[in-house]
Parts: sequence; C-alpha cells; structure tokens
Amino acid sequence: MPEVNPARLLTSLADFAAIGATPAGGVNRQALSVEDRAARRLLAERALARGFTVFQDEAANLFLRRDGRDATLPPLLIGSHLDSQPTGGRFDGALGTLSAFEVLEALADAGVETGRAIEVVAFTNEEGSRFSPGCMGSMAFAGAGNLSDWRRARATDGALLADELAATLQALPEARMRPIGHAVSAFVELHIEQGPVLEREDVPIGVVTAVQGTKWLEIAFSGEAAHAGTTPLEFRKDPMGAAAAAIACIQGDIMPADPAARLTVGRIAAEPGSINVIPSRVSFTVDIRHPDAVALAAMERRVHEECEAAGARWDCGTVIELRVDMAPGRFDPQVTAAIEETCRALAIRCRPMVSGAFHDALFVGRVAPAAMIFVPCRNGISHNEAEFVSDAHIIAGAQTLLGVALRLSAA
Ligand code: HGY
Ligand code: MN
Ligand code: MN
Repeated sequence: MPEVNPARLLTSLADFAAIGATPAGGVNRQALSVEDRAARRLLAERALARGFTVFQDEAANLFLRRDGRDATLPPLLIGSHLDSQPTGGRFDGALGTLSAFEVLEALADAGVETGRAIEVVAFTNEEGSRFSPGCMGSMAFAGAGNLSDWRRARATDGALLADELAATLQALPEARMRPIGHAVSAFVELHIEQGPVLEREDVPIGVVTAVQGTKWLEIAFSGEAAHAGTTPLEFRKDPMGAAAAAIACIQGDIMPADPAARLTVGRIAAEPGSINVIPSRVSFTVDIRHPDAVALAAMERRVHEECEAAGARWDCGTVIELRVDMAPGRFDPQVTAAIEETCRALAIRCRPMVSGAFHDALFVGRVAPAAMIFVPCRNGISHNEAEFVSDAHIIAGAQTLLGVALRLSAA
C-alpha cells in the first residue's frame, strides 16, 4: 500500500502554521482574512505544481482534484478547513486538510490510478468565530444554509461577509469556478479529537460515528444608562445584573444537572463600557451542546426562561436570538467500517466515539455518506495556542486516511 511521506507532511504543517502564527505558538487565521487567503494560495499553488486541478465555488470552498480512471463517477471527497480561531491551534482544520493533500501526493508518487477522482476540500469558515454561523461553507455545499442570508453578516472586526468572500474568490484567479454542491461519493475528514478521551485511553485513532448537536444563542439585555455613584439599587435598570443572574444559573444550575451538557458563555459586551456608568446594554453568547436533540431543546428552553426571568427582575428588555442550530448527526456505517478495516490492516488500535465539536462532515453527511477519523491531542486541549499533536499520531492519522481513501475511491 502507498505510504504518506512523514517529513513532507510535517514540513507542510509547519509551513501553514507560519501563516497567521501567534507569538504563543498558535495561529490566528480567521475565515476570509488576509491570512486565510495566504493559506489558500499556498495550497492551491502546491496543487497546481503537482498537476492537480483547483476549483472554488461561490462560498469560496476550495477543491483540489486528482483525476481517477472513470471521470463520470462522483469523486471521493477528503479534507477539512484552513480557518482558525483567533487564538487557535496549529492543527484544528489544518491537520485534516494537509493530510488529505498528502494523500493525493502519496498516490501521485506511487503512480496509483484510483477508480474515481479524489478531491481535497478546504471548507470556508468552519469556526464561525469571525463570521457566524460556523460551518458556513459546508452548510452551503450541503444546501443546509443560504449564502444570501449571510452576505450581510458583519464580522467581529466590522468587515462585511460579501466583501470578504469576493476578495477571497478574486485572490485565486487560477481556481476554476464551479456550481456549489456537486455530487461526491463519500466524505472522510481527519481531525484532532479536541478532547481527552483518546489520549487518556492511549488509543491512536478515533472512529467518529456521530456528532452532538449545537445551538448558539445571542442574548441582549437593555436597561438604562445611569450614574454609578448616585443611583440607588431600587432605581437601577441594570442589564449587567440581569446578565450576571442568567449566567450564574447557566453555569451553576443548568450545566451541572446533566454530565453530557456543555454550556459556554464565550463572548460578553457592555455598552457604553465606561467604568462609572451603569450599562445601557449587555449582550453575551451561549454555546449549548448535547448528543441528544430532545435534551438540547430542553436546555435551550431553560436558558430562555432564565434569561426572561432575569430581565424582568432587573426591569430590562430581553432579546434572545438563535444564531446557529445544528442538530446532532450520525455518520455512515459503511464509511466507519472502512476506517475500522483500514486500522485493522495497519494494526493501529481504534475505538468508536462521538464528536463533542461540530465539523464540516456533519453537514456533508446530509448529502453523502461521511465519517471522521480522530487523533489524540495533548491534554485534550484545542481552541488554544498550546494545541499539540505528536508526530506519531499525525502520521498514523494520515496513513489511515490514505488507506480509507484507497478503499473508497475504487470504482
Ligand atoms: O466549535 C466547534 O465545535 C468547532 O470546533 N468549530
Ligand atoms: Mn475544526
Ligand atoms: Mn475549531
């Protein structure tokens, strides 16, 4: 069986980690940013140099195609994303995308002709940090979201999505435009686990069978700006008091009630943000996750109730917006079986697991058979500049992806 080239893959990961590198050893390569465009260009140039064909669609999803014997067959799709969190790690997304490119290079080096084409994809804006929602490119690819709804979205830095999308497409004139959502035979995504399970059990490969559900809420309390020193409690319409009460309940009551529940308040803002002014408005986000759709909906309702009650108690207006609603998803048993068979053939231990993070495969899995391969990351840390994966796990993950791609690209 062809083998990945460890040195080439590790060098590639280092090359891309340099694009948007942060002093603490992570990356800041946010979606549709200058750094994101630089990474896309580097990958596209490497693909063209290998004789692969480069495509983009209207969501700026980037595809690198290595033809197979039968061009009439839908290609096998492998890959992930290149965008990162503002203080992200070097492996979230990049590992899957660059390992997928290494698969194409290893097949080319070995002169292997696959039955069907294999395409590598870098989906646009998986993280959803700069522009909400996350998984924007894969949702658009799967028809699960509408780009026209998002074009007017403002980034956290004020940029308009439509402008950044246009700039990204124009920055890669060598890429052929193609209609969004072309047929693929299957999709396999290699990714770091972003949790502690594989490392704790010392298992090199996770066979991901499902992804838990996610809801993103944006909550805004509006009260009345007033003087910090002269306004007694009974005169205050203080949105920070409402937010503090709501967040205390989310963290202290709702989450501890269910070991599978994950609730995170990741972003909070107060206006006018002056030290001696009672805020007029406080907004914050809640990321709610659960493997079970019914429990997820129940937690959403509970957060609504607690926020409405806190707003009323502090005589504030309460506005709650659902920004992202990702139902839990199960992956295709034939694809997970191909991953398990490959691990057996390579004598690599593996175990089935559910993903706590959402991924592009969750949406591609709605239009094609899909599954994921996880590798351990140190202390389960991710979305953190200290994110780390050992060379051995990187190579095991990429070699497993190569074996699965060979199985699934036979005509
Ligand atoms: O938030 C997530 O689950 C993904 O890592 N962006
Ligand atoms: Mn990711
Ligand atoms: Mn991520």
